[in-house]
Amino acid sequence: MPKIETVLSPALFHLHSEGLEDKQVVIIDILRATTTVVVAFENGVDHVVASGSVKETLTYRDKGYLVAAERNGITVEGFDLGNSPQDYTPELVNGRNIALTTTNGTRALNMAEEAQTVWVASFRNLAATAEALTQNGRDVLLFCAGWKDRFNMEDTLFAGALADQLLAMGWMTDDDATLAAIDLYTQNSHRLEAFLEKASHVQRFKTLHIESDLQVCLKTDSSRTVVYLQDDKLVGKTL
Ligand code: 3SL
Repeated sequence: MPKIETVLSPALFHLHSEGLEDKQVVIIDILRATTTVVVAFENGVDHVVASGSVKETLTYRDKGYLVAAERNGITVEGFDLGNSPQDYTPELVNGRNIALTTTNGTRALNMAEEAQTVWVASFRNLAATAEALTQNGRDVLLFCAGWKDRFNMEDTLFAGALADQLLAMGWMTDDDATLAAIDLYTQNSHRLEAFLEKASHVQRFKTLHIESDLQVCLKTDSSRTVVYLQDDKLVGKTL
């Protein structure tokens, strides 16, 4: 049976890098990068390039891409989009390519690129991602992007939700981080939004007046599309 491990912060990722080429990695940045990418695929984007820097992302405009950049929760000036899933409408993104850079999510993605498969997940494609991981069958690392190398509650909560589904599908874990994430999720699954009220990034949302993104990010199983890295591009596949 394949095994589940959870990386609670990018600062801990190096502890799990051995044998990465034989593992699946799920990138988790619930507020908001991985949710935004999943919404872009729900709304018909062709592919997404996750870029490390603002400067590099901008170069994609000349190649016909929509360019998107967020730093510290704010859209970087001069870009078509920031990181609000609500801005990635079908009218704007259907059939387009997007180059995206964010504070934590795209960084985590680039750190994991050597893995056998890199998936991008959110509550919106939770069940579909669990199925895709099971079809693949290799051990998995649930990689929480956190906030500037710090632990965060929302990514851990989602790691717990995904691990909980995987265990029900016959997966195994003996990893304390995964077991703790599952407990966090199962104790709060009936009140995700209320539980996250005290989370630091939700407080940041309030300061930035972007609270309405929270419900979009906590919507569960609205999408059957799984998102994964193929030749340096994120692509989608509907199960
Ligand atoms: O750090 C990130 O990748 C972002 O998701 C942060 S924010 O939600 O856009 O502020």
